[in-house]
Formats: sequence, C-alpha cells, structure tokens
Amino acid sequence: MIEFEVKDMSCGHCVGAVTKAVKQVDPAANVQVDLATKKVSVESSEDRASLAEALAEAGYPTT
Ligand SMILES: [Cu+2]
Repeated sequence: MIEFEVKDMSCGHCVGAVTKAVKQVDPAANVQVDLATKKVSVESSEDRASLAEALAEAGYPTT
C-alpha cells in the first residue's frame, strides 16, 4: 500500500482527477481517496515515485 497526502484536493472533481492520474500509470491500481483527511491510498505494482510524478503532473503535488 502506497499512501500520499494530497493537500490540493477539495472536491469530487479532484478525487476523480487524482484517481484518473493514478490509473493512467497503472490501470489495475486500486485507488482509495479520503477527501476529509486528503489521503490517497494506492494498491499498485508501480513504485511510489512514478505515481507521485503522475499526480504532480495532473496538478496534485503529494507530500
Ligand atoms: Cu476539486
């Protein structure tokens, strides 16, 4: 399980965009987003850096 904090998520659109960004790297990824805590949990065979890069490119830098 790879976990990110994505501070710039604020609504359902952001959740969709974040999910899409992860799935572009790994279509088989299991993505769970908790908007209240701004946590994104990803089950993926991809490494953390690749996922973080995709999220940043989509406009959602991770911490
Ligand atoms: Cu939003």
